[in-house]
Amino acid sequence: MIDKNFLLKFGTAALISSLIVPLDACGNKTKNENNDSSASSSTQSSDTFLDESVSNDASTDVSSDESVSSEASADASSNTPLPVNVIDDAYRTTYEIFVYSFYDSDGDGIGDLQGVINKLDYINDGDASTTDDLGCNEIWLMPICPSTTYHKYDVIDYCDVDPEYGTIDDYKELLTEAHKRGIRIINDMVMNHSSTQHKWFKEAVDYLKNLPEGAEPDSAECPYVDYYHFSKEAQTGYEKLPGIDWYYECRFWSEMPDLDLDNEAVQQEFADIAKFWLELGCDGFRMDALTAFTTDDIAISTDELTPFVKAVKGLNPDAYIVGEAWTNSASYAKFYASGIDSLFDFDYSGSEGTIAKCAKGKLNPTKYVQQQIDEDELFSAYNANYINAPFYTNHDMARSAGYYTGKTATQSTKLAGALNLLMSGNAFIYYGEELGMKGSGKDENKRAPMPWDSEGSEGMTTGPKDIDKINQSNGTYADQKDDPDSIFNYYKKAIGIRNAYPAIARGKCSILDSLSGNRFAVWKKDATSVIENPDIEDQVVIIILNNDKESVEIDLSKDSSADGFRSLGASLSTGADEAVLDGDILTVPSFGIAVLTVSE
Ligand SMILES: [Ca+2]
Ligand SMILES: [Ca+2]
Ligand SMILES: [Ca+2]
Repeated sequence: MIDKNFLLKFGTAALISSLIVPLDACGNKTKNENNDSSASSSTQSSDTFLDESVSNDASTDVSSDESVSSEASADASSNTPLPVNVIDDAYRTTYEIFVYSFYDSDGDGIGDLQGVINKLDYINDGDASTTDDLGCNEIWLMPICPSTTYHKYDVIDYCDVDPEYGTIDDYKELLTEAHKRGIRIINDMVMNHSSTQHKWFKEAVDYLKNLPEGAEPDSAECPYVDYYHFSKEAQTGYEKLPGIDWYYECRFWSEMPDLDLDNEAVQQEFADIAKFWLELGCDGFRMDALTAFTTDDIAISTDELTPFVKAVKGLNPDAYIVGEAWTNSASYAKFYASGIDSLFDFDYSGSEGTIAKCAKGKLNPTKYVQQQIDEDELFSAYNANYINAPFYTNHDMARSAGYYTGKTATQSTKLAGALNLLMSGNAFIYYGEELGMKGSGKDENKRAPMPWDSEGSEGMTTGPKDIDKINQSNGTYADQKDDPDSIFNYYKKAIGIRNAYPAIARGKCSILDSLSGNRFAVWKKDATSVIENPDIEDQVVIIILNNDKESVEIDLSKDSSADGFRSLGASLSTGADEAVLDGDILTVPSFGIAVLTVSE
């Protein structure tokens, strides 16, 4: 992986823009830097920041005034202009898209690949001088291959695009347009099972149907009979084939027969499938259902994953692979032995996960950090080059905004987003979480139409057939985009901070115990062992998180580990008050976050 770094700490977007253009001309494909905080004046010192924050009360009003320079309007809740510093490596910010419910380009109510292309500029326009885009730099496409279902996790053909979504040409166009903007695309790879309508399964079943009474199946006659787990006896997780006395394994659903991933012919099929997509320009894969490869046996499942990882890395060492192993970290960590880059961090996710607890104020934030330190030790033991994959919701989980109730619901919704984005690794955001989307209960509700604007407006999808009526009470994108206090603008700023300080996504954590308390944590992130380019500034940062209902004052002079960190690099706030640094004293508001860098 080649670092294509540039640290631009200039006051005006115009200057940034003028520097970007020649870089583009040199052919650097990645230029997804974001300057989302984007005030126009320079604040290289904490003093300057403080001066500006004095006038901050007025700035919210000013933000709606069009006469203010455009780069100041996107997020006027803080006047911290962030540096621009995106590294083209695997420590990304990834946006998970359920294509079906995202954006419909042709008016049939079903989202499609042209719809994703249409909204790429929402995710990242690749232009640092504009600040109305989210700033993510990778997309995980949920399955796009031909399938019988709306969710498409039962694959009929692994080397094509479902006609509901478009064509291979649309996919190629999506890659081209995404890469132009510095966005990588990873595909969902459903390897545990195919559809019963896949030709492998259909041919195997036809063969078994015609097998003479008492004869044993022979893969020399029909190789596909060994692609699945067929049995003469009923077993746990098996269903009977209609009309004949054979059973087949199908752990998730009768129409999703489990593949035999021990079979080298099956492994070769998936190596060929990976090659097909990588040759089109796909940047990697999200592996579905690892724990079901061989149910209840992670050791064997890991062995079954390893040939695929080797095949992909052999084809493209920079291709990225992240796995879904829905279990606790002590168990899923073992999959790192396969050489896979990342595994989703399930311990932090969901309504009872570490992020939700911390966002509710029910967990000491130092525990949120300590758990990352413990995980680092655990995962490193299996793969020294592992990259964590934090997330907190996905298409199988209730939407995060529904986890929180009462007066602080919106604050907690915002903070949860930041807690995910402050973690090291490749942070995943499920589409619509940045708008505080709602949806829980049946799976369809968790995969609701992206609320761009009012129902029926251009591009709006109708969603899965059996979806319940969901009240998107946090508002649409249209409602939120110009509101400096919206969940959307909070997210944008959080991603901007992650993009501004590469140590946040790459650093090893250490807690500054003497500065931390029951409701606030102070920790260092040191990325010097990860970032290869010595020109990158701020390879070590200090983060302060306060999840109390009151603001907190911290005397930084009490811990020598904080010596020199006297520049307020960023403040992220769920309310009106921002963090303030006055000499050694840092004040962080309730539900607030601050990032300190070394003084300049
Ligand atoms: Ca459509
Ligand atoms: Ca931009
Ligand atoms: Ca299986």
